[in-house]
Amino acid sequence: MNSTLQQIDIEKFRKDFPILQQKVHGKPLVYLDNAATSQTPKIVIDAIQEYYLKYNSNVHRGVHRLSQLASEAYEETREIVQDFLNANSVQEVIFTKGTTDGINLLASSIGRGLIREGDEIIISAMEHHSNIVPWQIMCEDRGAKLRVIPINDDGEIIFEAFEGLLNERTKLVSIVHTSNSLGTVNPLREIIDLAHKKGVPVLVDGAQAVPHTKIDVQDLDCDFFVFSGHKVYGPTGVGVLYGKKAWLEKLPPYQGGGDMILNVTFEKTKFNELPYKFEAGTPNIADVIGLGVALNYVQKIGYDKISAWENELMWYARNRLQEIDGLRFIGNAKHRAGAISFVIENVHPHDIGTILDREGIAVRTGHHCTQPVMQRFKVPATTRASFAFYNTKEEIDQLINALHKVIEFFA
Ligand code: 7TS
Repeated sequence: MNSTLQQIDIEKFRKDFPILQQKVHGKPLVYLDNAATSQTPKIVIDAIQEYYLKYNSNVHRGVHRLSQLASEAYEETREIVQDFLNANSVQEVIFTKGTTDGINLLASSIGRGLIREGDEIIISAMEHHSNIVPWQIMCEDRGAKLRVIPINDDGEIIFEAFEGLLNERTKLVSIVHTSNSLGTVNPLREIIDLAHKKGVPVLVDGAQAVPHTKIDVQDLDCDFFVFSGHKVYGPTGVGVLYGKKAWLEKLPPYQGGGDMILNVTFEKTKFNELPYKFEAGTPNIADVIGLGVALNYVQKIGYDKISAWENELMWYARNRLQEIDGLRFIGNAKHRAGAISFVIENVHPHDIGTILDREGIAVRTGHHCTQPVMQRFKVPATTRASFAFYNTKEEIDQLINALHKVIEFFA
């Protein structure tokens, strides 16, 4: 068996994604904006449609047939996620709207449950805004302090600085697994080990990790892990918060409402058991079901093959991009995945993005919701190409050809 994907596999898999077959501005679509949102295979779309066509109804409530079918399918995804992350129990799997929602849930709950004036939260300088702003809001609320691990010129965290920041006031470390703007993969094992030695729990932002690499939360030993469905071939508006049961039991609920209670009187409410304690209101049932199908889809292809192929693509792209006059990479971490960010001398990323679009090539340009990263590297924005297993070397060649056109245009 081959350890990576072959051309023939990729041609086959691309047929699973109807959206990839189209032309944009008369050119075949080259989709290299997977870090923003990956594309969705037809089986996921079909599963969502089937729910609305055949058994649309609310979960955990009705004794009627449709509600039972909906509840079963919804809870089946929880089992799929448990297996996908290797969580210890389905009680550790909470459905959210996505990564941002998961982090806000925790920031609010940890804030109310654990944080006192003078406490500290540690994040890194490469975080997405959704792993910065919720902590800022919570810290301001509780009189706590946000501490930031600096990064070096290659876009890697400075580990010694992290060691220096950890102290008896530290209540949580919240750190990204794989950076969306630099492509850096963080040394999580070391970070988590060190934090645990000081008794500090760790939240991992896995938004850019789950599309590319196998995650085992027990092996990582992280205390919390969040990701979004739409970056791993699933639907938008759905995601997962994993938490160790002992932590989730200790924390107060986030939102109040239906499904998260056992008993309500005007005097006192008794909250539901895990995971329902954190799932107030009617959830995004159709998309949770779609997420389960998406996770099964990637697992069937296999992370060993996906990671190997994407790694090959990424280094192929890095090598070829060096041909472009005046191109400079932002982020040179040795251990990397997913995304490549670059700037080209005297050409604004927005202009690059616009010209690439005319060639049918979708990349993202801007600050990628990591403005502190842009400040660190003293650039207003970058152009970012990000890869999925369905991308090909021919598509990277098309990107390079189009970038040559950009250079000619601005010469
Ligand atoms: N964390 C990381 C590392 C991300 O890359 C993103 C989204 C988020 C959190 C937020 O995820 P959401 O699903 O809740 O929005 N990143 C990007 C991106 O790079 N381009 O568009 C969205």
